[in-house]
Order: sequence, then structure tokens, then C-alpha cells
Amino acid sequence: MNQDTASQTLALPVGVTLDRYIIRKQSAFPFATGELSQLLRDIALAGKIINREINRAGLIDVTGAYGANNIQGECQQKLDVIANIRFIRALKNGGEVCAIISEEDEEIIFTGNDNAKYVVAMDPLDGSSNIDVNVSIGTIFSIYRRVSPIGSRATLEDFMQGGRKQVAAGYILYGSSTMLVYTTGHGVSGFTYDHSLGEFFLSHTQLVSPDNGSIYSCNDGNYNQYSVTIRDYLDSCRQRGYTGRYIGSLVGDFHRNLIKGGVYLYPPIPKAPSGKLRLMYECYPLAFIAEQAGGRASDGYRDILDIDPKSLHQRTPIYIGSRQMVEELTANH
Ligand code: AHM
Ligand code: MG
Repeated sequence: MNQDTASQTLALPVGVTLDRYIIRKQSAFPFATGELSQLLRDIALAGKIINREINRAGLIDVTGAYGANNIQGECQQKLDVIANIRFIRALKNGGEVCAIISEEDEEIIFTGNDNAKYVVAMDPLDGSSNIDVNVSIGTIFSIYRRVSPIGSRATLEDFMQGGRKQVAAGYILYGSSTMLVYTTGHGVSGFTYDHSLGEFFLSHTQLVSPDNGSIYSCNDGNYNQYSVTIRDYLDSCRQRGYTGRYIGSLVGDFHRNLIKGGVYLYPPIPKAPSGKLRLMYECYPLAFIAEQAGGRASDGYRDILDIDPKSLHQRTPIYIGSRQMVEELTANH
């Protein structure tokens, strides 16, 4: 090894930061004005702050129930509330977003930035049942370009555009490492957070969903409430010796299956006849990512992205992950 090479290996490059990556991508689009890039950076900043609070959760008073229910009637955890405040604040202060919908708020949140071009639908902290037990949780987001005139107050129509109109979507997984994964409709990129530098670094240039897999992820306790079609599918998974894996954190389950090949399902059950998961800020964004990675997402009858949105917090059944598995699972609906 000559001296130049030897000294280079002593100080290897640290990699491409999320900021630099976003700027590089932006310059590939001649008319891009930078607002979407700034918005993605605002989301990453909120993610870093939430990551810090989650990491210290046992040491500061942020675990446990907040003492109120959200609009879905579910008990809010303190960290749900904190994450919601952090994201709303980051998006308001960032200035690129005119309105937000959140799993934690019934109504549209107007940021006061009426000149901004974008609206965001988000689940600030998904996987509530895992918050207090140190198991992976996540943030999910979806971004639209508003259809109402710039300068006016945002409207419901800005959100009700349908999944195919998303301009970007992504998630942050607070797991064994913290990752941000997003798409702007040109493939899927993943970034891993380096705590020591406080930066997300490009770690997965082009995430591709394996076309098939052998992991199935569902709440097995609901088995007897599933339709015959779903039970038959799960039985066949067991007969084939597939692996059952279910964290109960959608982002974590989805991410694992995206990397390894698998399918996540939350079918309708009597107590949740339309399924449990929310279309606007859980299913649309993950469906966008799944499709961009070569996977699929269906409600059993049509692609999730083709569902017509009817209300801000509507639910849908979902079957999402490796293309062949989703197709087999939904073939006999
Ligand atoms: P949440 O938004 O209240 O956290 O609920 C969504 C979560 C998903 O992350 C997870 O996949 C699912 O609910 C688990 O539900 P269940 O406990 O019914 O299996
Ligand atoms: Mg959720």
C-alpha cells in the first residue's frame, strides 16, 4: 500500500448526508425551487428531536399514558403527544407547509403559512403499544402539492387528492438504529442516523422489495376473526414453513419485510370492519414506498393508491409487501 492510499484508509469518507443527497437530487430537476427539499429536511429535523426523546424515554418523564384519547378513541401516550407537537412545530417553523393532518388531531391544522405549496398527512408516532417497552416505533408521512390557490387557506381538497398524487412519502424507524426512508416517485432511498454526528447518512441507495418472500406479519390473535380466504392463506404459509413475524409496529414490520421479503396484513375483523389502519397517513405513504420499491399494496380488491379518499381519518384493510405474496393473498377476495 503506498503512503497516499494508506493515509486515505486512515480517514475514510463519512458518506453522503441526507441534506447533501436531497440537494443533489433537487438539482436533477430543472424547475425545482427547493421547497420540497426544505420540507424533507424539516421532517428529518423533527425526526432527530423525537429520536432524542425516545432514546431518553426511561430517564425523563415521557413514558406512560397522557390521560386523554385521540380522535380514534385510543389512549394517547405522552410520547404520541410530544411527537405530534414536535412535528407540527417543525413544519410550521419550516414554512413550506400550509396545513397538516395528524392521527392525533381530528381537524386540519392550519400552519398560518398560506403562501406555502405543500400539505402533509402524518402519523407522528406509530406503534403506540410499543412506546413504553423499548420496541421499535415509527413516524409516517405523506406530502401533497396543494390544489387550492396559493395565498389562501388550505382546504379539505388539498388532502383528498388520492394516493397517486403524493409527491413524496416516507417513514422514520426508531429501531436498533434510526432510519429515514423516503420516495419522491423515483425509487426509494434509506438513510441511517449517526448519533455522534447528528446526521442521517445514505445507507440504502435504492431499496428494492424482494419479489417474493417467506415472512408473514399479522396479529395472530385475530386469526379466528379473519375470513376463510385469509385463514387459508395463513394456513398455507404455515404448511410451507414460512416465518411468522409481528412486532405490532407497522413501520418496523413493513421495513423488515421490505428488506427481507414478506407480507404485512391487517384484514377486516368484526371489531374493525374496515381494518384498523388509516388510509391517509399510514396506508397511502407505505403503499407509495412499496410500489416504488417494486412491491404491492392492496385492500384486497384494488391497489391502496387507487382508493378514493372519503374522509381524513378513514381506515382500510391492507395487504402490503412483496409483490407475489400480496397477489397470492388477494387473488381470491
Ligand atoms: P397506532 O396508530 O395506534 O399505533 O396503531 C397502529 C398500529 C400499527 O403500528 C400496528 O401494526 C397495529 O396497530 C397493531 O395493531 P394490533 O395491536 O391490533 O395488532
Ligand atoms: Mg398509527
